[in-house]
Amino acid sequence: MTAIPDQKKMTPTALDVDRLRQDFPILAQKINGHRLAFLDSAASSQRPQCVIDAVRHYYERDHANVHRGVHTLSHRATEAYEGAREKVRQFINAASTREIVFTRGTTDSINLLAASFGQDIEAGDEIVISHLEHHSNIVPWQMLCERTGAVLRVVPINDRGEIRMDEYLSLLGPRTRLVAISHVSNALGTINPVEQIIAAAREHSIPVLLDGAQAVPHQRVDVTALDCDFYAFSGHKMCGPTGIGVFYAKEEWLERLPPYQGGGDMILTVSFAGTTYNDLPYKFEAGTPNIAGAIGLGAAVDYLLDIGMDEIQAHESAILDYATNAVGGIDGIQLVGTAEHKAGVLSFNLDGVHPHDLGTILDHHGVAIRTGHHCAMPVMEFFGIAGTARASLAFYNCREDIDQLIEGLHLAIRMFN
Ligand code: C6P
Repeated sequence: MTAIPDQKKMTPTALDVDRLRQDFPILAQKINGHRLAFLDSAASSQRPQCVIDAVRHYYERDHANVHRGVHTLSHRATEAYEGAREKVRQFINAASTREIVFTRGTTDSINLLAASFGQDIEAGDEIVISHLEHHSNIVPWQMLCERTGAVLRVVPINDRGEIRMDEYLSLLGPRTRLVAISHVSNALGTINPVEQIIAAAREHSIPVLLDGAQAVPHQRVDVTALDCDFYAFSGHKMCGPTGIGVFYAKEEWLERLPPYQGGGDMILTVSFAGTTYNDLPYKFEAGTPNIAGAIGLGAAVDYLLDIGMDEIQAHESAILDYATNAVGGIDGIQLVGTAEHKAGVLSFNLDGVHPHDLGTILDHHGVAIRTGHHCAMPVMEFFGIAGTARASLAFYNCREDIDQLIEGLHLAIRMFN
């Protein structure tokens, strides 16, 4: 076995990771005979037992449809579902639960806005995004532009993978109708200067959507302090279930925007002469919602708050530092995305080895990473590469996970030499 270069010791953190890891049954297993080093949480995080139990408890004891029945189970289900909405509200510090719309995830949230907001857009209007975006924050806006004749303006990035703020400022103008930017890049880990982005947009009275899929699980997010108009994120990246997410919007926007889908629960009255819509946030939640998903997300919020978002951020930052030094110090590795402010994502390539081959070799060594374009093809195009290998962190990762990654990389180097 190759000795791990001790280029840098990992800064000790306040988290008792050994104890926290015991909350995640999935992490205890062996993969291909090795301990599992799960380094793919940007794609989807793992779930602690308390989230699994919350969903199970709901199905075993409380399941019924919400907002519809007078019977006990329907009351219980409604209480748990609306309780989860209040937990999410507190978690991101929204002013009211009227501003918390449950969706299927970040993609669904952004599509909701693109469909609903599109009604106010005219030919020649402009939507500003950045070169760093995930496809979910590109394609809905391209579709809107096709529908309306609006124009997509793209803020360029520099070689470190940071948004060029000078270019951003010069793109804001009288035709800009919306700025839609990621809080944290999934492909590179860049933390964007969202406070400055929002402040500049405010000067032109332009609303801002933040794609928070990669921010909410890793740092404290306060939508009131940020003063963003819209914020989107997914439950499954923050220890919650799949198929549940959140669209936050300021109440005045939700009052103004038309509903995205029609159906049950989003109405007050229906007749063949016309329909009146329900109060917020139900106007945007047509049909039976993902009740179990919301309840699981509420349990995930409790769990994360119990650990502490500041502690989570500090721990992930220490692991990222350690990984950046150790992986970046290996001959033949190129790090992709070296922004000054980064969250727990390490994208890289190894000379002469296709990322998919690297991912397969690492999997044989028990290391789970994602390889490819990470649904951010324009970022890959910018760097002139087809894809990267991406190790992404969560608070349950420890130094041992990174050491196992490094052993796997040395194994790959030996195989390809
Ligand atoms: N990124 C990744 O491996 P959904 O699929 O709707 O939960 O999230 C979409 C999405 C939107 N924005 C950002 C910044 C994201 O990172 C993602 C999901 C995963 O990077 C899966 S492609």
